[in-house]
Amino acid sequence: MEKNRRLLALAAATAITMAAQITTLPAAAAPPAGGGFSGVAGDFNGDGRDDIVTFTRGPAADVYVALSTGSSFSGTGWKWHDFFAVGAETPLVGDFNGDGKDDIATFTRGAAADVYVALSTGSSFSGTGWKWHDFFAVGAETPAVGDFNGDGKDDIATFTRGAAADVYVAVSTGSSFSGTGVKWHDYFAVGTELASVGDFNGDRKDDIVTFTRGAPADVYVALSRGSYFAGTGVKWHDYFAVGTEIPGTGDFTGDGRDDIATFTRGAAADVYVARSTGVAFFGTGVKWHDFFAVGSEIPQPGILW
Ligand SMILES: [Ca+2]
Ligand SMILES: [Ca+2]
Ligand SMILES: [Ca+2]
Ligand SMILES: [Ca+2]
Repeated sequence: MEKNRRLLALAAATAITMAAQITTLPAAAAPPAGGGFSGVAGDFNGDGRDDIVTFTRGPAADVYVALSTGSSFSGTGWKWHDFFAVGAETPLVGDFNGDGKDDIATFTRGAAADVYVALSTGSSFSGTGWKWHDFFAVGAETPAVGDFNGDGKDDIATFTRGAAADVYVAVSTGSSFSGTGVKWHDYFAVGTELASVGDFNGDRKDDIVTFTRGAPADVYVALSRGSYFAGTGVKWHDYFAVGTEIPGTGDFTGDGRDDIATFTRGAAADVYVARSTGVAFFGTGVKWHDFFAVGSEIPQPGILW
C-alpha cells in the first residue's frame, strides 16, 4: 500500500546520515537529533518502483535520490534539492498533490511549527520555502504522513503523546494542508508510546496504530472513518514489540492490509511479523528473519522517536 512504500526508504537515508552515530547509540530506540522518524520511502519518478532518498540535513540541507532500476539503485550524488530539511528538521515523504510521484515534506516543529513541501517533478524536488502549513506538529510532537481521508492525496497527522494524547490531522488540498487544531482522536498514543500509520483494514484510508512496548506490549489501532479515527482501547495484539524492540508497519503479505513487524536488534536480531486480518494482528512469535538489524542498527520500517 501507499504507506508501505513510504515506510521502506529512509533506511538508506538515515543509515547514511546516522552512520557516524551508530557506534554510540544505545540498544534502545535512538532517534536522530531533533526528533525521530517514522520511516520514509517513495516512488519519486512515478514508475511504480520505490526509490531511495537521503537528507543531509544540517546547514547543507541537500537531498539526494537514487532511482530504482528494478534490480539496483542508480545514481550517485544526484541532488534533487539543495536546501530542504535544514538543521534538525524532520523530513517525511508522501504524494501530497496526488500525481503519482512522491514528494517531500519537512517539519520544523518547535515554536514555529512550519511545514514545507517540495513537489517531485520526476527528476527533482521543486520549490524552496513553500509553506503548506504554518502551525502543525508543535514542540516535540510526532508528525506522520498518510492518506487519512482516502482521496489519493497524502495528508499529515501529529501525535502529541504525553498525558493529552491528542491526534490532529490536516488534509491536503493539493497545494496546502488545511485545518489547524482539527482533532481526529483525543486519546491515542499515550505517554511515550510509539505511534505510526498504515491502512490496517484495507479500505484505502490510512489508520493509526500505537505500540506500548515494555512488559504489556499491547498494540492498539484506531481506524479512519474519513474525518476521524474511531475507537479507544481497541487492542489488535496483546503481546508484540516487547521491551525496547523497534516496531514498524508495512504490507508484508501483500493482501492490501498493512501488517506489523518488530525488530529485536541486539545479538538475537530477530524479526517478527503479525499479519492483519482486518480486525486484528494475528500471530505471536512468528519469526520472519533470524538475523537482521543486528546490535544497534537502524531498521526500516521502524519507528524511532
Ligand atoms: Ca521509482
Ligand atoms: Ca506528487
Ligand atoms: Ca488525503
Ligand atoms: Ca483503513
